[in-house]
Order: sequence, then structure tokens, then C-alpha cells
Amino acid sequence: MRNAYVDQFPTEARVIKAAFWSSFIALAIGGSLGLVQALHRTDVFRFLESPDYYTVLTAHGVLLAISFTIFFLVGVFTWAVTTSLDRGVEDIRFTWGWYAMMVVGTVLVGVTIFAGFLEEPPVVLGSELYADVLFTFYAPLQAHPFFYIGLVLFVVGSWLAGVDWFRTWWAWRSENPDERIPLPTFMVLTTTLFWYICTLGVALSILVFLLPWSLGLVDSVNPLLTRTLFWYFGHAVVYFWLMPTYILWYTMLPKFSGGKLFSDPLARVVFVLFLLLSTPLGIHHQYLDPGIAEGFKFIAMTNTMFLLLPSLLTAFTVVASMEHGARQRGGEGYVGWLTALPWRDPIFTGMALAGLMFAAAGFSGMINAGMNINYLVHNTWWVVGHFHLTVGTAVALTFMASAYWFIPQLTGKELWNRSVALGQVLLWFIGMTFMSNAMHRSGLFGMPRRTAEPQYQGFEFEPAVGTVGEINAQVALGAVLLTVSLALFLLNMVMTSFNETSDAIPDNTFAGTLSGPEDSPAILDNLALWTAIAVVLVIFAYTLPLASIIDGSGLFGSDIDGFQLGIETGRALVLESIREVVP
Ligand code: HAS
Ligand code: CU
Repeated sequence: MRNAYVDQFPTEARVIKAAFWSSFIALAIGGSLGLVQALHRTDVFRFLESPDYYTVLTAHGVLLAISFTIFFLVGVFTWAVTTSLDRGVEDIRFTWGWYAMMVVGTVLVGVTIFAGFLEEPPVVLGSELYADVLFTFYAPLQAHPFFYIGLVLFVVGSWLAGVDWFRTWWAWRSENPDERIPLPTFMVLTTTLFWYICTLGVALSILVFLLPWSLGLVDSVNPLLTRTLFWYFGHAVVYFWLMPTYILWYTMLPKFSGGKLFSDPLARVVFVLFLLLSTPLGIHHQYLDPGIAEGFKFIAMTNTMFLLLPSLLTAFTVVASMEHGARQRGGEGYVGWLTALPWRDPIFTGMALAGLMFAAAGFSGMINAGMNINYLVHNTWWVVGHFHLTVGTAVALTFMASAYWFIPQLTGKELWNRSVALGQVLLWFIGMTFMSNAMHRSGLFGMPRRTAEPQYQGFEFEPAVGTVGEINAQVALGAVLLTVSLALFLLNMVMTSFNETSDAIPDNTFAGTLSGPEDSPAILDNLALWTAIAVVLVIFAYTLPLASIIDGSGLFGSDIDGFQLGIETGRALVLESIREVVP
């Protein structure tokens, strides 16, 4: 008898499938735009006017970093909760409701951004419809109100999704009062809790400042305040993308490796640490911002270094679980076991390569996080290299690899072509190796990010090894390989949906554990306690910086010129110091 997800939960499977397809559409459009901009700024092939570059970059960032990731993860979370509690959602209409809200939000944001390509964007609500504010959308850049309204709908939709997962768990708990929270649900709930904490910042920023400002209700805003509120959310959001990846690495990858999860208690500790520390460190994105005292930046750096711990624990636990799998499959030796892993399986290989790249990404993250060394890499292509390894590979490649498992679970149809899938994940790994390596290298030599014309001010970027031409060629080559990989992924998804229903779909089960929940101290499941501590940490980390920003230039500030001047001066100083290093 078949025991795929769709057989257990046919109605939930439909919502999850819809969320996945929304995510794939965002991936298709956002990914294609990535190729356009890589070729444009490396000067390999240009068909855009340079101002349109920023519209493309905004669409690329928003569609991939916000829509692709979050649509996919709400699907993963719904699957994880319902499967591990073995019960459906409380009210499927509510589930469709939050999904629909997220779709309407995305469409509104998308239409607003894409209207920017028109010669004369239509005037709606008294202003031109466009939004080339990039995915970080803080002031002084301003978008059309629709952009902000769309974002609000999307975020509120995700909040309601959280309510849905909590309701399912509450219902389960009332019937199973003495049982431990199953690990996958525990992971979803802790993640949802920090998502609530961090999105408060962005909600405040949009509803109190950016939206009224773009509607013309207030004349000015305090750019540093909106930046700080954005980064209050903007670091935690990266862990919102990462946690579904970790859920898959902890609860599925050991099984795909042929083994069991090394430790359930350690996994719980990791997720508690993310709940505690994901938010009070956003200022590490603002080391170069004038107007925030060094001491606050130092606190953010310290918290960031502490937050390396759960990822290092993850590296240990997940690799130990893989090793256990390999040894079950007959693997031997200190490293020889690696060859016993199922490398022909695209699901396993995609996730393992994503993990491997994340190890490199962790190192570039540690460099970003150092206050002093950040001055060298901030606002350069290094950072872009960093996040293409993190969200662009650890997360995106894990999602794609897992889709090869999920789509059969959700449709009851077998994957169209496993060899194409294997080629696809390998191609992503190779393409990203070229692209991100070249980005990191050029970033070290001051190659700026977020510009269509990297050679501005006549500044020449000469890497220590190789030439700018060679770096550009590697980025362009990488981008082409990634695009081919993306096309192969989408092809496999589309063709799978045309397949016949099959009886050969594996059962919908999680990996077993070597050390299970019975070994976890009960206090780990005390969500109220951890949430309270998380809130206290946020209050400690943010009250004084926010108070001093408001004190310095007002709640609705008017000192935009001063802020711009600060940024310009900072940039000039950095360029000067780079010139000293690179004669
Ligand atoms: Fe970051 C900038 C610091 C992780 C995303 N980051 C960004 C931006 C993005 C981003 C999008 O401190 C740019 C934002 C913008 O537009 O300006 N980041 C860190 C640190 C970590 C980190 C310390 N980042 C992420 C993750 C992201 C992400 C995760 C997305 C998903 N990042 C920064 C800083 C900046 C920054 C500064 C600002 C830079 C600036 O100046 O603008 C850490 O969380 C990383 C910890 C990771 C590890 C690695 C552990 C290894 C594991 C692999 C296990 C292996 C397996 C497979 C499973 C310590 C878990 C083994 C395979 C076998 C075959 C055996
Ligand atoms: Cu960060």
C-alpha cells in the first residue's frame, strides 16, 4: 500500500503544492533576471539601459530572497507539522486564506516593480508606479505605496501561516498532553517564534514610516532609523530561509544517507539558540553606518560570534549522521566512508553539496562579522559572493534537491528523470563555484556591489592573481551554468507533473534517531521561556541604539542630506584605504 503524503493528507497536499509552484515561478523569473544582470555588469552582453539594471536587481532580489524562499518554506513547514503530528490542519480554508494573501501581496509587489520597465509608468494614487528600491527597501530610496502594501500582505500571510502551525500543535497537545513535541514541529515552532519577533521591526518600519511617507502623509523619514529597523529584521530573515534547510538536513538527510540522526537533543539546542540569537545582531550589517556608536556594533559582533555555535553544532551533527549512514552502507576508514554515500541519488547529492558550500559560506560570514575586517568587504562583490553561497546554494540547492522528493510525495507521481536531476544539482554546484569564487576575490579588491557600472570614478580593480577580464568571465560563465541548471530543474518539475500516478513512491517518514527525544531535557520544550529570553535579549541589544538614533535625528528625521554625506564620506575613506593596500 502506498503511504505518500498525498495519500495521508490530500487537501493539505494541494496547498503545499500550490505554495511550491508559486515558489518555482518566482525562481524562474528571478533566476532569469540574475543572468541578465550578471552579463550586464560584467559587460559581456548588454541590452538594458543601465537605469533598468536597478529594476532588474530589485526584481531579482525580491523574487528570489523573499518570494522563492518563503513560498517554499511555508510548504515545508506545513508538511513538517502535519507529518510529524500525524494530523491535518484545523481548518483548510484558513490555510488557503494565508496562502492567497501571500499570493496577492507578491503579485502587487511584482507588478509595481515590473511597471518600472515602462517608458511612462502609470500614475496610481498620485504617484508613478515603480519600485527600484532593491530587496532591502530602506530610505532614502522610496517606492510606490503598492510595493509596501504588497509586502505587508505577504508578511501578514506568513504570520497567519504561523498561527496555522501553532493551532495544529495546540490541538495535538490537548490530545497528547504528556508527549514531547516531535522534533520537526519543534523546529517549525521555534522558527515561527523568532519570525514573529523579527518581523515586528519591518512591520513598524513600513506601517509607521515608509508607507505614510510614500503616500505623502509625512514629509520625511529618518533613513538611519528605517535602515536599522530593516536590519533588525534583515539578519533574522536569513535564518528564516536557513531553518527549513536545517530541518531537511536534520530530519531527512540522515535517512537519504542510509542512517539516523545523531542526536535529537542537540538539534533542539540548536533551534533554541536560533530563537534566542537570530534578532539581536542585525547591526552587523551596519558596521559602516555613521550614527551608531561603536559599542553597539561591538555587541552585535559578539552576538554574531555566539550564533556561529548552532551552525557549527549542525555541521557536527549532520555530518555525524551522514557518516552513520555511510557505515550502515558498508563504508569504512576515516574518510573512506564518504565513498559509500549514495552519490547517484540527486536528492542526497544536492543536499550534501549544499552543505559543503555552506561550510565555505560560514567562513565568509565570519569574515563579514568581524567589525574591523568588514570595512574591507562591505558593499563589495564579496558580500554578493557570500550570499550566493548561503541563500543561493545552501538554501536554494537544498530546496531544489528536496523538491525531487517532495513533488512525488505531493502528487503521487514519480520523478520524471533522475539523471537529469543529478546533472542539475552538480551543475548548480559547479556554476556557483565559478561565480561565487570570482565574486569573493574581486570583492577583496574593492569591486563594488549593486552598480551597473562597476568602474565608476575611473577606479581600476586589479586582482592580485588574474585579471578583471578573467574574473568577469568566471562570473558570466557561472551565471550561464546556473541558468542551465535552473532550466533543467524546472523542466523536471513540469515533466513530473505530466507523469502517470505511481505505486512506487516511498513512504512519507522522517529519519530515525540514534539519541531520541527521551534524552532531551524537558526544559528544551519550554517555548514560553525561550521566547521570553529572546525578547529580553532584543530589548537589551536594540533599546539604546534606537533611542540614540531617534535622539540624534528625530523620529521622522529631516537630516537626509547629512546621512547621505556620511555615507559618501565613509565610502571615500574606504576607497582611500583600499588604494593604500593596492597601489
Ligand atoms: Fe550572512 C550579509 C554574517 C549566514 C545571507 N548574509 C549577508 C547578506 C545576505 C546574507 C543575503 O556579519 C547580504 C545582505 C545585503 O543585501 O546587504 N552570515 C553572517 C554569519 C553567518 C551568516 C556570521 N548569511 C548567512 C546565511 C544567509 C546569509 C545562512 C542566508 C541564508 N552576513 C553576515 C554579515 C553580513 C552578511 C556580517 C553583512 C556584510 C556586509 O558588510 O554587508 C553565519 O550564520 C554562518 C554560520 C555557518 C557556519 C557553517 C557551518 C557549516 C555547515 C555545513 C555542514 C556540512 C554538511 C555537508 C551538512 C559556521 C552547517 C557535508 C558534506 C559532506 C560531503 C561531508
Ligand atoms: Cu546578517
